[in-house]
Amino acid sequence: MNGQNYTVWEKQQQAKGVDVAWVRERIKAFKVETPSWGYGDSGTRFKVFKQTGVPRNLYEKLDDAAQVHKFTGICPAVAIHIPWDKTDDYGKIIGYAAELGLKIGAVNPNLFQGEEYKFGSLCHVDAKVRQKALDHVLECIEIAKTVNSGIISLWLADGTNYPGQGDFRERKHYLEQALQTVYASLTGDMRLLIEYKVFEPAFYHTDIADWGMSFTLAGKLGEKAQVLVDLGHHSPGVNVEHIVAFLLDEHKIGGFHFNNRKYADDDLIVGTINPYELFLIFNELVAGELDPATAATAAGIAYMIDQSHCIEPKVPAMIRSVLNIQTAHAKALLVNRAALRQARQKNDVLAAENIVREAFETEVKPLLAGIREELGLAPDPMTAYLQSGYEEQKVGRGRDGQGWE
Ligand code: AOS
Ligand code: ZN
Ligand code: ZN
Ligand code: ZN
Repeated sequence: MNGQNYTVWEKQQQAKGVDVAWVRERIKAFKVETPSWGYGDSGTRFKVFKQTGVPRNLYEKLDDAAQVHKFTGICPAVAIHIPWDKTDDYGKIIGYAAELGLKIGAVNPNLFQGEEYKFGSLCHVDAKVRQKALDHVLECIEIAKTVNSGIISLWLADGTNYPGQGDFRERKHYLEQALQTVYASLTGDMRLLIEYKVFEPAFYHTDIADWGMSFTLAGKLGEKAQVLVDLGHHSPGVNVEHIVAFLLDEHKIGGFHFNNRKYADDDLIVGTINPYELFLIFNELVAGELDPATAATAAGIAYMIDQSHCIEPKVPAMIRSVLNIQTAHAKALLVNRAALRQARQKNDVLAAENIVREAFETEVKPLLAGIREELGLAPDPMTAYLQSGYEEQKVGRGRDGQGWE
């Protein structure tokens, strides 16, 4: 769409009651964090397909993350995973990240790969294992302080496979006890985000199985503990946008792990399978931002991607993910909230549904392209990245081996 067509588009939006200047400002302010583990090799439990040119260490992962930021302009932070990204010099990491225009985002403890975690970590029946898991989370909090990160994203693989295997309530008590210690170690405005997941790797029960459990645990801890919503962690059919609105209203939503799934958690590219759901989630978030009662909580939400691309080239897959999120957000900003309110008050079901869907159906590519150009970016980040030659160059940067583990 050329400039003239954009002017027509803008006029149409204004005629619909959309404040385009405000929309542009909100789009410019929106940021999303990418995960270090999304740049490295990953696979399914059946096979890790190694890709050539994948980063071998955190520095190289930051190099790749910097490309995503360079072309999209909205990904200045990178989440890290300990021990995968463990290093003996975090000062050097912060410095290197800063040179690339990046900072370190959420710190993710790993409570699922140790041999001793076969039967659980913070919920394990053996106090020694629980202590080891707790020490690891505390270590991650110290690392977060060192890298100036304000967020610990806690996901437990804890659960059981068979009835009778574990004592649900006893495990819950162990968890609550450990979380008290974790919470007491947070300083300043650090936050603990508690993730839930309906199943996997355990299949009979998961110790933190749904948002209600995360919410309860976070509520007992206090204000610095909030819920982390991973889009892949619900049963099919669950109304995620409703959960988001509910948590927002309770000031208990702290962050997102964006991804997509068809059946279970499989960390596919966000917005590929159900873009309307992603849009509806943003619709609730934008409504929450506009409501003075929830604006502060909405402003504090950490938007993070949690994806592991097994069959796609990693940097382009991440760029696609970021663009899908940005698109959903932009469309949600176009919902005419005054008209929607009126329709709701009249119980005009069809009008209300139409107002929301029409925003989703609105083409936002020219709007986003124009904003990017204003910010000195290429209007089409994916094409620009693919033409930049980085995909080919990174193999030549010594990254000719097959993956890292
Ligand atoms: C696992 O299913 C969760 O989504 C975790 O948030 C995340 O994938 C993990 O911590 C990264 O390894
Ligand atoms: Zn996650
Ligand atoms: Zn997951
Ligand atoms: Zn994940």
